[in-house]
Amino acid sequence: MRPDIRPECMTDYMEPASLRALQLSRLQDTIRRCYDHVALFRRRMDERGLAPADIRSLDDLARLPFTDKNDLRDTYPYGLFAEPMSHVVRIHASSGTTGKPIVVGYTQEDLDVWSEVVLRAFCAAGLDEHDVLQNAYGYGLFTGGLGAHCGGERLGLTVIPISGGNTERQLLVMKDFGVTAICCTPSYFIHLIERIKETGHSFDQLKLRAGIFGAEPWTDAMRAYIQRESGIKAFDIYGLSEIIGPGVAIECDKHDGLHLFEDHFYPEIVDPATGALLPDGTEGELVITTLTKKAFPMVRYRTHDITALMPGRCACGRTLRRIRRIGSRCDDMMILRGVNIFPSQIETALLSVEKTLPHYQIHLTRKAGLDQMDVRVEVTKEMFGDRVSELETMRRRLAHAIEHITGLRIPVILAEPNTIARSEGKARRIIDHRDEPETRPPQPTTP
Ligand code: DLL
Repeated sequence: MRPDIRPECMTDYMEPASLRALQLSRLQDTIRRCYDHVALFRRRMDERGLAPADIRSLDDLARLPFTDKNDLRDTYPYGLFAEPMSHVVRIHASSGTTGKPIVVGYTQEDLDVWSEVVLRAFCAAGLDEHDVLQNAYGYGLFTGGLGAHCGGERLGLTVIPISGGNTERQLLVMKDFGVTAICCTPSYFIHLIERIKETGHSFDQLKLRAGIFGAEPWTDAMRAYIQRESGIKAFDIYGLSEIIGPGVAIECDKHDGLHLFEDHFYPEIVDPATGALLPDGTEGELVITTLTKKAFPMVRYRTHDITALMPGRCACGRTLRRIRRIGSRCDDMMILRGVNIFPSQIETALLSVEKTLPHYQIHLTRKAGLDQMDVRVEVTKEMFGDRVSELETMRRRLAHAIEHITGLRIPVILAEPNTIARSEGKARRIIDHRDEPETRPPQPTTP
């Protein structure tokens, strides 16, 4: 046993064979409980002629039916709970894309597991009891705030439950309370960086050294921007309400993929179109089965998030498998002139050109039955002070960078600083006008 590893984190280093055995027994237990307590699951198993006893190996998981967001909607609000409400001590919900929210529940045991995985995530990011954590994820029905809060307290961090928004107060707290680490969405942190500079402050005056960013996709280019502008180390944390909240996976200090807490969440990668299992290293949709959740177990949940299971072991020594950073969701894919485009490609292209700011939006419209796209991006104040010809050169360089990555010529509109809406939580990158009758979005002021 390594004395430098906290007892809660020992599983991160477990021998793979022992981990697989643990996963199997937990999987069998989960399937049994779902079969006994969740009507929809039992019906689907029966339809396939499957009984819990048929799950004899981890490979047998692939015989089980998937669960997806529609199942959660159809059984709204509590139809997939596997425990009586008297055992459920907390509810969270995520807004979902349409209509009713996705509702998730936790027993006390579930909350303990959640705190444990967040604790392990924060440890992997190098935090310890000497850290002061500004928790700027939203508190409330969103899982970010309370998830990070409870895990942080469990690790012994000094947690400041500031929640999202109120940027001026965030800056005051960051400076006066000796904050060393922050949790928020990467897009909100970029807004904080901007405000710190605008108010004449600098990161040298702060103790901040680490950021745990997630809840939305962000690229390596965005990480490079954050680290360069703020001097802190930026870690990617992943999670989703349906599985537990934040703390499903996190980067360690090698920043080479996210370690997934496999003793609680079993990952598979499938072809998003056919559902067929894909081998390690191949990109596809992440499917997760919870192994220990009591109130709201999920079997083969289709996350819609695109990633790959990374082969090989991480240099940090953890044996937990890693997923590649989530670049996008299947449902974020845009098809333009027959080419698949993801917002992450646009982000990478934009940030590869100097003097752009990481504030951008992708507008989708429809003209004569054909989908059109344009990209708006803010450029620096200095840039707007420059001659029109230089702005035109800049616009061309950006369009060229996008063409280089996507293969498509997409119109780029340069916007002045602070003209694209800032978000306190998840950024809205795609603005879809295609349902509006033959529209062009309003044009921002450009030279
Ligand atoms: O966003 C949980 C969370 C809170 C994760 C705080 C990390 C930090 P939901 O609101 O249910 O839960 O949204 C889940 O957000 O399926 C992904 O599409 C996306 N997402 C979350 N983390 C990342 C990330 C929380 N690190 C959905 N990279 C997921 C890319 C992410 N996408």
